[in-house]
Amino acid sequence: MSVHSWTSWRTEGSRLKSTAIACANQGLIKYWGKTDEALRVPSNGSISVCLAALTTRTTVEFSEAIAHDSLVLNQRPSNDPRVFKHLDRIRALAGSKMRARVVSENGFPPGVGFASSASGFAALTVSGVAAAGLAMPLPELSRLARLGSGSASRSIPGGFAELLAGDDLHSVAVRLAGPDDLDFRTLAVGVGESPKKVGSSEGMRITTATSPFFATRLEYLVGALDRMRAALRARNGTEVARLAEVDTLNMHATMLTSDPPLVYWSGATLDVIRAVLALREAGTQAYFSIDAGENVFVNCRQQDVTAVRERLGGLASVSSVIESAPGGPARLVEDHLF
Ligand code: 2P0
Repeated sequence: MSVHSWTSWRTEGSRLKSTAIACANQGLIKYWGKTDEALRVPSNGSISVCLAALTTRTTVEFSEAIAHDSLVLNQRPSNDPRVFKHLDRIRALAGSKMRARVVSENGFPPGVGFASSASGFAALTVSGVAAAGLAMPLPELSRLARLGSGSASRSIPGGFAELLAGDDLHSVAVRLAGPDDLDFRTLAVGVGESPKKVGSSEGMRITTATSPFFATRLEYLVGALDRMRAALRARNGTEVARLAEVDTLNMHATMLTSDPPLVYWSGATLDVIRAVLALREAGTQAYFSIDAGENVFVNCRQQDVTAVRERLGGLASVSSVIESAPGGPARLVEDHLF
């Protein structure tokens, strides 16, 4: 699949407009650390699952009539420099100087605490590349998304995907399994909506520079990635969920032992962890997974979703529970033609 085969069209004169939708994703073997910050080259390979229920829809319009780049994010003007820098990358590839209008909407309720740079930069990459009329094979598209935000590269192929470690050119995301290949459901459990105090890029910098456990994590990851790939090949959703929980605690151990410490969990996070452990003691195979924040993903089989949801919904500290199936690749919106 390449953008070449997708629809990109001129509306009038030299104006080009395109819309794309991309899913957020949950790290299963987590990305935390870079070998090259400017190019966002990750220190380790990472594996994720796209979340069909958490999407971003982005429209990019290039026009000679537009004087300045602009961004409207969830109906509010925004000046996020990372977005404008990403437009510069796309313009450089297209040899274009046209400014752009970007409109981006998250397809999930505001304030649930799962706003994601992964879905945002994946949708921006696909819509921007198409609007610029560029032909780009999937690995290049995923590399470009990675330059915007590392985790965004994994939202390009969708399903269960691995962002390979390596140098700039080889660190691209590849699909390991399709969204329907495993019995796997995620409950995105919201416990807070306050923005995290230390963003991922800064947090990674602190951990790689200071945690005595970081080198140990890199050694452990060789086997952890192998085990996760094997579980995906075996289509064993419960083992995938279990391994994601193991990796969650491993990654958070490096965060907690950073200097200054990175404590992303709140008391409510621990409430959810304890509820998941209690579910398991009672025989329900549910596993937690936490990225860089206080909210929690709980992964389980489809047949256990109701029991897990009931248990978590009963916690006073839980403000929202969104159920998600694995999601597909970032895609252009075909009905955008006008
Ligand atoms: C992951 N995270 O694998 C891990 C788990 C956070 C913890 O991918 O600096 O926001 O923009 O490349 O893309 C966070 O990654 O970081 C992330 P940048 P990004 O899902």
